[in-house]
Amino acid sequence: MISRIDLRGDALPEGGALRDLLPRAEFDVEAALEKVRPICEDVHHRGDAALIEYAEKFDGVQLDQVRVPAAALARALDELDPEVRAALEESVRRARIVHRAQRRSEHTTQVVPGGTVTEKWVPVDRVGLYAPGGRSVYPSSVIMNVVPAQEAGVESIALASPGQKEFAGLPHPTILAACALLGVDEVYAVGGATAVAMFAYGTETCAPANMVTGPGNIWVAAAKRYFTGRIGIDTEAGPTEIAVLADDTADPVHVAADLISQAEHDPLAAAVLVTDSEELAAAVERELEPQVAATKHVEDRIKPALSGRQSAIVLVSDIEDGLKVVNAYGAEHLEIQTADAAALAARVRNAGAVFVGPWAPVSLGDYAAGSNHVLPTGGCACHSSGLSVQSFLRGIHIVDYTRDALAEVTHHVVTLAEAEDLPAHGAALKARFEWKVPGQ
Ligand code: HSO
Ligand code: ZN
Repeated sequence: MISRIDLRGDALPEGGALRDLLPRAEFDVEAALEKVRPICEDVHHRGDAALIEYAEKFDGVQLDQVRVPAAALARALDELDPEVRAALEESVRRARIVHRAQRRSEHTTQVVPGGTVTEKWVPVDRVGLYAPGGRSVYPSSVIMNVVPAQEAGVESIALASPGQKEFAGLPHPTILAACALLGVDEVYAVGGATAVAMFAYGTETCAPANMVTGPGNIWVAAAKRYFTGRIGIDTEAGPTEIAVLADDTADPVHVAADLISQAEHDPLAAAVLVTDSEELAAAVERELEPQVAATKHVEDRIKPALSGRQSAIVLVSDIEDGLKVVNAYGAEHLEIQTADAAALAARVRNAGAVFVGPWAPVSLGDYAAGSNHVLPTGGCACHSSGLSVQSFLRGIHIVDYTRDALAEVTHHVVTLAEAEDLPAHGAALKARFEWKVPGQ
């Protein structure tokens, strides 16, 4: 069900060459971009009318208006299963603890007497959050997007999720209930690329947003790429990934269960076990069969995900090599199930989130660890982080110098301006003083 890659024997190659030996899903955002561009431009020019037409074409729903009425949000929360409500509330409570601690305070540095730079953190004014529909109706992702935005102090938060045929064209009721629970009352029954375009350009009903975040399929990723530079985006979320770095102390039952848990998301989801133990590898292989057979979503997602070229058991000579492999891979989620898991976790450089030891499975992080589950995929963990309060903040430098402090540094500024052949830069300082550049 899952292939093997044997990296034992020769010394491991470095960096990119090592990454090329590791499995990864094809996620061709560039190809999707061609199809998404005209749709985004149509939304630009025809606004709500285009959104309503695409909702019918792509989601099979007939809308009179794109905005979800307040009464529908209130009803969804009223009708939410009390146990689901309690679980969502606990998830929100824990996420708030972690994200509140991420808030940043203003900081003033005195560079020289009379010269200060203050760094002030300002939330973006308005964000548009996307929550997928269809196969991935995840109220937990509403929490993971809304909580950091709220804790960052974003004043205007809107959410879009595709309308569903079976719910009279409204987004899925648990998505609506999660919005109501979090106090988000501006919700649109708009899906995929059209939702990103709605937030980027604005329409008659929806004001444009400065930033769009949230997971989505390849069309959402392509639309985000289309608008990069015009609005802020988080990352282009690709299919979910789990990597497990394990030695012979790991329990194969747990390892197999955790690999399956993320394979459950998508036929393109990646499950990668990196181990120096032949016994563990064999035991996990044996364990996968009965566990897969006993769960749901087997044929459409789990089997294709585990047997796809993006998933594998990678055998390494020792755990040090295992660490090199997981650092080269840069998984969205990385579990460390080894004898000294905490010490090894401290040496991980590339991962969206790290889960330490036997009692921190990825599913905990998906729902209720307090950590965020919107994380970089496709190796982007090598340069980007998951969603956090910081994602919604801008740091603004406030430069405040006195006359004396400026005078003191003027000759350096003038020298550098001359060196860059930009004399007017220097003149802007000289104009303030009856001051001569030495030698002039
Ligand atoms: N593992 C997914 C998030 C998720 N899991 C939502 C369950 N619901 C990507 O991090
Ligand atoms: Zn998950």
